Amino acid sequence: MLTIYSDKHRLHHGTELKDGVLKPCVEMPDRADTVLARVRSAALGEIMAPHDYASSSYSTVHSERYVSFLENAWSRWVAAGRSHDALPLIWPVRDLRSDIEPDHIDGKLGFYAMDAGVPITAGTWEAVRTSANLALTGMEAIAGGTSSAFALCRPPGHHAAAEYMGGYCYLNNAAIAAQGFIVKGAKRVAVLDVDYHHGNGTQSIFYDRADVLFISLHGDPKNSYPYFLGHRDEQGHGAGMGFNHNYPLPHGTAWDTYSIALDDACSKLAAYAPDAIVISLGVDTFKDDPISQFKLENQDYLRMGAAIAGIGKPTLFVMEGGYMVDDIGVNVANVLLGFEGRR
Ligand code: SP5
Ligand code: ZN
Repeated sequence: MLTIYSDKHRLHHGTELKDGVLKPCVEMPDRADTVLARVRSAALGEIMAPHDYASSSYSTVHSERYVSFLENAWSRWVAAGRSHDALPLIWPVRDLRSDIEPDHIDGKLGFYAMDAGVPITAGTWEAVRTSANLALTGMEAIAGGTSSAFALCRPPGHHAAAEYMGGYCYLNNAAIAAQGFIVKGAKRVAVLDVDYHHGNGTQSIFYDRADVLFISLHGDPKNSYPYFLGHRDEQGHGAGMGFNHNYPLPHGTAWDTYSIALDDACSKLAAYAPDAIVISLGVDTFKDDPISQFKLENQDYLRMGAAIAGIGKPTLFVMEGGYMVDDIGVNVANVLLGFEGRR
């Protein structure tokens, strides 16, 4: 399988507010390094650098003002006299106004964020845009006839919506790629999100559309981040009604339960007959993940890949979460090897 990778991800590593303490993000550079090392040692195939794309390539799913905010946030933060990571501290919840964008960077950060897990550092924008470019490059390879590809994205993307960042995500790489397929002429595209956390950003972006099916398997939001989206009754809106499916699963879910939901999701994906599938590939479903509560084992990821291959469509894998650094290389490679029918 073709892998698309850039070491520009190393430009981004910040601080998050976690368990009441400011700490280095568990979403760290070692993650991508571990995955790349395993892609190499498993002889998965060619590794290529991403093409460059203009910022306007991201406003297919994000608003222009949000992309512009991301691009300029660090310089605004520095101009306000700060030198440590930029983090939001106030949010326009419920009856506060979200119809007027603040001018001050402190207001903008809250306006464009869902949590305090999205630090902006000097190198963040360059890493973020490169991550989206990896997904776009993989999409173009598949649109050009390659049957599958793996975009080794970092930072991840599935929590980012049209106008907000959150959960280590800034640009929604998977959504940008899915929309890229549509722009290239695909009639139907499906996104399957297997990250432990609900892909709230991707769901939100495509919620009222029938041409992009979104399916997510994740920790039940009653007990898992992002808490405020990902319930079973969210099935789409307007023309998109029936084209959104959530499988919230309880803490402790292991392969026996997980695979039932995955098989059901794969049946829905096959019935939709998409021109291409984008997999939001998080491996934070692993039993030893430090922030998640599922119990998948190393070998289960081979089965996950085989199940996805069974749908039989051109498939773009886009890296999302997974924080047990020692094992994410093995688990990601296992999905890709399982997809290819290798062991
Ligand atoms: C892309 C991705 O996987 N983002 C995940 C963001 C999760 N951020 C907050 C997680 C809080 C989990 N706290 C659980 C503590 C368990 N000891
Ligand atoms: Zn996750």
